[in-house]
Amino acid sequence: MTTTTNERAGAHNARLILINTTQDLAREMRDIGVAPEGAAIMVPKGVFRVIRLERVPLRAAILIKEEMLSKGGEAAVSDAVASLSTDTTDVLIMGTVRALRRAADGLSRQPFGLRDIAREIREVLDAAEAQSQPRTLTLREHTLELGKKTYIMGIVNVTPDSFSDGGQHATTQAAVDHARRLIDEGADIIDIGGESTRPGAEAVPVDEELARVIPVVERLVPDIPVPISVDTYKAEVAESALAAGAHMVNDISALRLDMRLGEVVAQAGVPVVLMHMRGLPRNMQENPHYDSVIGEILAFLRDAVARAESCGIRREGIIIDPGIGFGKTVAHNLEILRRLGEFRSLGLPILVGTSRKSLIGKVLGLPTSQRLEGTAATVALAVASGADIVRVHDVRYMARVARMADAIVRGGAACAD
Ligand code: PT1
Repeated sequence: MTTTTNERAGAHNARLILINTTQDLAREMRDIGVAPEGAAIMVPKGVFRVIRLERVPLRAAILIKEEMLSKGGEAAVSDAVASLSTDTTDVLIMGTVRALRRAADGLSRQPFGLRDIAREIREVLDAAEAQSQPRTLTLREHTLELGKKTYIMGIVNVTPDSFSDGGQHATTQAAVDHARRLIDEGADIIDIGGESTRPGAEAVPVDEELARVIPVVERLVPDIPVPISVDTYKAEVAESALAAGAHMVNDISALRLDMRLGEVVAQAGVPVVLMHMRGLPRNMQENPHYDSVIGEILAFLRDAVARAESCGIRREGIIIDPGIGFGKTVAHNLEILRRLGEFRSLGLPILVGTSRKSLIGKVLGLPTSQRLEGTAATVALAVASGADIVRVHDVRYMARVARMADAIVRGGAACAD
């Protein structure tokens, strides 16, 4: 018997539509010919979101519950609220974008800190929309159009043990050659670092770091077509690198280890990467513990962003990074990668560095030299979660992985057919 479309087969072909952003739903409505005026009204009713709020005072939590229910949503609170055995509770508010925005409007007129809670809710909803809007990152004379593709940051380590023991000149030359090769292979940014930050690594004295990094920056700046990032937490190194023409600072300490770094970055007007780390590279893997890994990293990054802004760094120049491998167990790292999209709550570009890291070694049981495919899996999934920049060693291969993943995730705008 031939298969015809009949009632038993499902004459109406009912199917689930996956919606991440209001844009996805707007596209689906356009597809069935919904009038634009109608779509504008209906789209906010068709996208459902869950927002978690921490440490909400009881009186505020009760009003949030009431407000959410009255707008057709819900709010879940701790069981301890009913028994009044707690002062605060975390709250999960759930509803359509429309219900959440209307609830925020209602809450913004109420006491008990609800005005600030309403602002936070609106910020998260706005951030969820902003991700699909194009933004630009300005790095002096270079601009990167974020959202268009995932940018490849190629790693250049200027550490003598990485190369021959032919002294400073040989080390500089090897790093410069390596950077040039990464650019040929498709690097969009070159990240130059003079101090290893892998687990157990010791700090390098500032003079030594300067002697390693600055000659490489000086040689590359007039010579290469891509922006140069300097991987340092030391103000003095960043200052010299920026004076030599570097375009960005990548700080694994999120401005915590050298109080002058924020000022140096603000003065130069370049972008900065603020990364989460628990402890210091020397001791960060000693028993890492989190009650809520995503919540704690997000809170840390929020704080770091506020600190950066208070130094005069503009928000448009801030990139956040959850710091894969920096004071985290394998389970923590996997959860961060699985839930990477939640970091979009801050509305800032996201950088991720997984390249050849021990989390891959532990999952696959393979040494550093055998972590290419594992790295590829993390890069593809990071792209799917909305990463803007991936920091990698194997640029030739990861540029292909990211380009393929971008074609799927971002709709293949950048590829010929
Ligand atoms: C990173 C990063 C970095 N990683 C940014 N900068 C390193 N912004 C250096 C391991 O577990 O992720 N983001 N700069 C390298 N650090 C590590 C950490 C290397 C952990 C290896 C491991 O193997």
